[in-house]
Amino acid sequence: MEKFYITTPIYYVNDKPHIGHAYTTIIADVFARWHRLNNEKVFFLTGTDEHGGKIEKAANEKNKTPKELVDETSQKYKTTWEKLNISYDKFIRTTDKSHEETVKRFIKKVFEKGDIYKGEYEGFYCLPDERYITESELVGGKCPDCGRDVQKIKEEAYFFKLSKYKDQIINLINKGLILPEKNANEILNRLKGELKDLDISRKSVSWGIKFPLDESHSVYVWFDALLNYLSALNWPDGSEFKEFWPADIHLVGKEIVWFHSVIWPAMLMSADLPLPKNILAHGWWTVDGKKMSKSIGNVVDPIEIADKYSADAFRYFLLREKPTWEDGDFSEAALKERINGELMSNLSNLVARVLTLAEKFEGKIEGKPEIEDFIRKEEIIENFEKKDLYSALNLIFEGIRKINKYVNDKEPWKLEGKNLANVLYNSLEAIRIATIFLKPFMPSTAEKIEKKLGVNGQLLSDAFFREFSTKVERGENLFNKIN
Ligand code: ME8
Repeated sequence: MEKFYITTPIYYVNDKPHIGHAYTTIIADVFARWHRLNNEKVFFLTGTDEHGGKIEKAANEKNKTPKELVDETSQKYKTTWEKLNISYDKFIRTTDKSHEETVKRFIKKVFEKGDIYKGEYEGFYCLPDERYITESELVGGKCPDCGRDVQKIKEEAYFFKLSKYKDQIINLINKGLILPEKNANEILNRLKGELKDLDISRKSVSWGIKFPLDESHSVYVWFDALLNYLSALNWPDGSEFKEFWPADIHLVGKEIVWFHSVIWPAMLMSADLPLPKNILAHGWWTVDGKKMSKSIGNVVDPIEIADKYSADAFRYFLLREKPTWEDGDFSEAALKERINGELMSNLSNLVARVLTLAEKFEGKIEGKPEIEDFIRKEEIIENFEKKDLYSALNLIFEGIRKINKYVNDKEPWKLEGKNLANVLYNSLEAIRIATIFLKPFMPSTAEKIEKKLGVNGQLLSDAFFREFSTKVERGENLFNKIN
């Protein structure tokens, strides 16, 4: 049995999740469900990044202790994922004792390798992004990534010999580590300049894991955070580590590809560990053209949207509205349009019309397969392999539109006997197969359709025309018009 290990970034807990976080987690969920559908052994990891100056500051501003804030906010993430039907296998928190132990153990290992030394850091720091910035990177004195103010810092620190791994990293990226390619080019360009060693300890941050070689320092939050991907598998002795490492996909937003494709592989190389197969980057959701961000304050709450329109409609919209690697603007008006124009008029109406007619049948509905090619199975599978969920979903809906047209053209409500049975047989089988492919994207809608069709727990291996002999039940509409 093949294995599949997918991770999301672990999210900062300075504030509750917004739809950007929901987007990443939903994409990861679609992949996880897809691989389970294909009968693979899946480990889907998500969680929260709970240390560092940014969290400390947010707690102060909210008049809370960091511990109170991280407990409260990580719970909000869990509640949101439950609402959105996220099927993660593990939720990791960087304040978990076992994670902290892993970080210390890893740092000792890298130190023994000769890759950590003590020095002095002088430069700038962007607190919202939790990243070091050199003088030459500053844009008008501000952070080059987010345009916000930076702090000038000069302090004693421990360094990781990142520069030592530069050639190996370039090689790895050239071999296809980063998807899509445009994100790889960006990183390769950046690597044309000098790659400096990385400051991995902070004297001035107290809310963090104590640096194991010198307890007056804490571990730099990114060095701590990246290790979640190993500690979640109970590295080095855990059976999960043996079974699932290396990661098949580290899914990330495009702004943190650098950390995952340069720093993280270098850390793993230093510890002599196998490297992840792919860093998959996606684009951003914007509101009025600006990246949605907790620190900017222009956020949309995923729970509100799911409560108002259903988790599945929201999941569908996020994956269908824009190619995953592009940016796109979020609006409720566009979401409503997709619900009314596609989920209601196409999917829901199709299922309702066909099942209303099929309900009258008891037992087997006989027919000859004639629309097997409507759901282009091989191409959908190929798109999943290329990690192009957007095109996969488009193909599924193209198939659904074709089934609709078939029903319209055949006018089964005017037919009877064998002719009626044949049209129903074809429509039902095509709907059943479309539903299998819909399962990763819209799990509860797919489950409802399966129930109406009298089947359950279908796998990818069931996606072919066969006998139709279950009793169907029209039941309620899957989606209704939204005004
Ligand atoms: O970066 N559109 O955490 P974070 C799409 N803790 N996706 C978005 C988004 C948007 N507008 N805004 C955020 C961190 N995201 C670190 C990660 S991993 C070892 C440590 C998503 O809370 C996207 O996946 O700032 C992005 O990479 C992630 O949330 C950043 O979350």
